[in-house]
Amino acid sequence: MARDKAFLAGIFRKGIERGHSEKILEELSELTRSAGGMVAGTLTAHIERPTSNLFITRGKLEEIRSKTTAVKANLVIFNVDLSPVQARNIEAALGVRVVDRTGLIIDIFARRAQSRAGRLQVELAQLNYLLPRLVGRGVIMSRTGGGIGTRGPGEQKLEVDRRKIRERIGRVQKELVKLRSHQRLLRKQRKRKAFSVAAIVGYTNAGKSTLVNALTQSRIFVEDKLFATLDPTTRILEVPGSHGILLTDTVGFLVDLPHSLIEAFQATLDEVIEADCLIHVLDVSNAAYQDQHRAVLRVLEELGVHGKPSVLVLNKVDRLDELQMERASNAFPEGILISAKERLHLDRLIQAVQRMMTQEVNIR
Ligand SMILES: Nc1nc2c(ncn2[C@@H]2O[C@H](COP(=O)(O)OP(=O)(O)OP(=O)(O)O)[C@@H](O)[C@H]2O)c(=O)[nH]1
Ligand SMILES: [Mg+2]
Repeated sequence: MARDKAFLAGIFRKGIERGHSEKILEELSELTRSAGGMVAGTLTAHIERPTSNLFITRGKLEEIRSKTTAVKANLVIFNVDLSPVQARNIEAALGVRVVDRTGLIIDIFARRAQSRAGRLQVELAQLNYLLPRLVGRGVIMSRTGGGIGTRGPGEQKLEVDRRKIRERIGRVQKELVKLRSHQRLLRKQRKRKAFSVAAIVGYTNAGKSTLVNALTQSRIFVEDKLFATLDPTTRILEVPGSHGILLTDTVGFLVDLPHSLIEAFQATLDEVIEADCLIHVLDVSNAAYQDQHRAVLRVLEELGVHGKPSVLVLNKVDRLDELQMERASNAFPEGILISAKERLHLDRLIQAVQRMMTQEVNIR
């Protein structure tokens, strides 16, 4: 199948800072590439408030249509979430597939899911997303036959019959309940063996998997794309004088992570919720690292785990000069500067994790 050629429509409220909208559009490009698409063109528009039937004005829509045609894009990706009605109307006006932000993220997840739990969770998110959007969408979806926004978990074809979708949602939910209780059992067994568990959390692409690999001599898949990791993986970090600490690498977070996705991914997020403590990895070489730090704290809060003991890791310092390094450590004095890739200062991090664990055990 040919690679999707996407036109990106960045729609922002009037008055938003230019630097901010640029960062959001840059991240949308990253997401598009992570979904296997290429960016053929972009447009930025500012609106007072979205309209219920089109989100944007007819004039803007016409501008998107002519630019999309000019660059021969076969789909348009919006940085916002569209209601089913808006998406349908926009698609009819543009004549090409339309994907919104949540649809794009679900699509990346669908490409990444490998474990049984991962696939079921993606399927649940997809079915819930699809159900209200089916009316009138069949034509464009079947005509394109694949590509961003049409992929099922593991490249299965997406079901288009509403009754069957509802039945399937019920079955998937039941299976997930079973899987979660099985996983809970496994975690209890680990606890009985007196292992402490640290969940590695952080923004997507921060270097979480690279860090787990560096600390435990493992080979978890690492890639310079968003959401390289979807399924949780646990490895043992050997530390002198203890049974070792279990490190759980898991899915990364994103700014404005859609709530529906957080809901569908409960089985995965249980790993974070039930960990003894957190290792928060922040990519301080990314221009948006302060925003990313905030976004992660927000998700942790939503999960109800912001009070857990945690260590903040300022990663990718090999990319920084002296001044930038000083800035990062001034911004986060409690943070530990490391490079997971170059294995720089990992000993300091291990000491900090050990300290946190000892305190944690004393509290327990
Ligand atoms: N320069 C530099 N690059 C790094 C460092 N740590 C990770 N990277 C790179 O950053 C990219 C993302 O790394 P991953 O380990 O996959 O990041 P992640 O946080 O697991 O990402 P997701 O699973 O996608 O959420 C890869 O290209 C890594 O090689 C580092 O310390 N320095
Ligand atoms: Mg990863």
